[in-house]
Amino acid sequence: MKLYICWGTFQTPRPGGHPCANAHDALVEAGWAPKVKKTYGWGVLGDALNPTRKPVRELTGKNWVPVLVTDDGETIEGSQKIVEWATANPAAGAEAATAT
Ligand SMILES: N[C@@H](CCC(=O)N[C@@H](CS)C(=O)NCC(=O)O)C(=O)O
Repeated sequence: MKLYICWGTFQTPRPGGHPCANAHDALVEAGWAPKVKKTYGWGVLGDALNPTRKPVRELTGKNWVPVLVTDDGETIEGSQKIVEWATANPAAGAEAATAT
């Protein structure tokens, strides 16, 4: 799976936490090891000045991260939805399901 984030998965003092860190932490806690794609940038600068967010725009039409692409090719936008997905889809459960 791939997780597109901004500059890193560090926490910040932002209320509710840093969305990219929250998404990454939830996936790791669920047993996943996502390939982290740093897209840097700052959406308010516009598309031309955010070339590294191009894959994100192609997936969602927006400059916002985090965005998760699961191993099934599903695109999930936003930290809250990624956290919900991680909770509902623990990696150990997925492995157990395919092993039987
Ligand atoms: N509600 C969103 C907020 C995500 C958010 O604030 N993302 C930041 C990066 S941490 C972002 O993409 N900002 C737009 C920008 O960088 O221009 C979520 O929780 O996923």
